[in-house]
Amino acid sequence: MNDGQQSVLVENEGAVRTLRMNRPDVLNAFNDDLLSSLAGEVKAAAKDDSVRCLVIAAAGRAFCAGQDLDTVKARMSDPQAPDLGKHLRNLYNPMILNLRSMEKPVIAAVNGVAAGAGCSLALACDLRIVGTSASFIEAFINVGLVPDSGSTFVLPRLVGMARAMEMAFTGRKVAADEALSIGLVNRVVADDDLSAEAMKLAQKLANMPTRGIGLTKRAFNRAWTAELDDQLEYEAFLQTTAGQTQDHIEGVTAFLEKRKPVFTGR
Ligand code: LHQ
Repeated sequence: MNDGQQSVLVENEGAVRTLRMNRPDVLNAFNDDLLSSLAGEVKAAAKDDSVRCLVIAAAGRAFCAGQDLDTVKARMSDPQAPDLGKHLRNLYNPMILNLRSMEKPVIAAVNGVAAGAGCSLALACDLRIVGTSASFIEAFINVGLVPDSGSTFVLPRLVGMARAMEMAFTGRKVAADEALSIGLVNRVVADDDLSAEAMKLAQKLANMPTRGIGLTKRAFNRAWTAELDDQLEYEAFLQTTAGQTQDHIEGVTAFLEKRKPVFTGR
């Protein structure tokens, strides 16, 4: 448990749901409670049609310091504890897959440090809007581990293999301005403006044709491992679906009637 505090705070504003990690004293390091709560809330948000955009955020001065190393130390002396691979398969991997596969936009609002699996969590989101205090550390190597929770998959696709390897081999801190310049994040804003700017973006997305955004996400996900001819066919397949949505009809009609469209995500 988390000293009686909820480890994840769930906030709803219109069709935007924010999941705020809440173990600020340890920079939101993942113990089992935080991790299983967050994974559960991610799954619930994926299934909930009233949620049209998800924001992952954090309480306190940091985003997330990765796996709680106190619990790792405790596991070392417990022969019954699952090994690290099992721990990943049980809790981290399903959460990462849900973030990547949910057909709605997911924004990471990153303040302060995102380290280890906390960095992977930010990378698994679709967009990253960050405060000037944000930094990213592939900290795994600093404790003799390999990047996990999707970092070896997503990081080189965002920043290129050479930069990804350098970050993973050295475990050095990449600050917000560098993260922006290498394509690791979408936008840097003043720390004080982070919540408001993330919400502004989230509300904008939540009021767009979110079914279309979901299908677009599916297409980009598949493109990471596809051949061009297959991908062209997949785009055609998805376009048939998008072409049958109410939002498609609304978008075309509103354009021709010279008015603002009202999208419903259907
Ligand atoms: C922490 C942590 C932490 C506990 C800060 N745990 N307390 C691994 C294994 C299993 C399966 C799944 O996958 C993984 C993946 C991983 O995530 S491995 C990587 C684990 N994370 C790290 O190695 C990062 C460790 N933390 C740090 O290097 C620093 O704390 C950073 C650079 C994140 C922040 O540095 P500072 O801003 O100087 O803060 P601090 O070090 O003073 O931390 C503040 C407090 O938070 C402190 O507690 P205290 O009681 O002294 O105030 C830290 O002990 C605690 N904390 N990270 N991961």
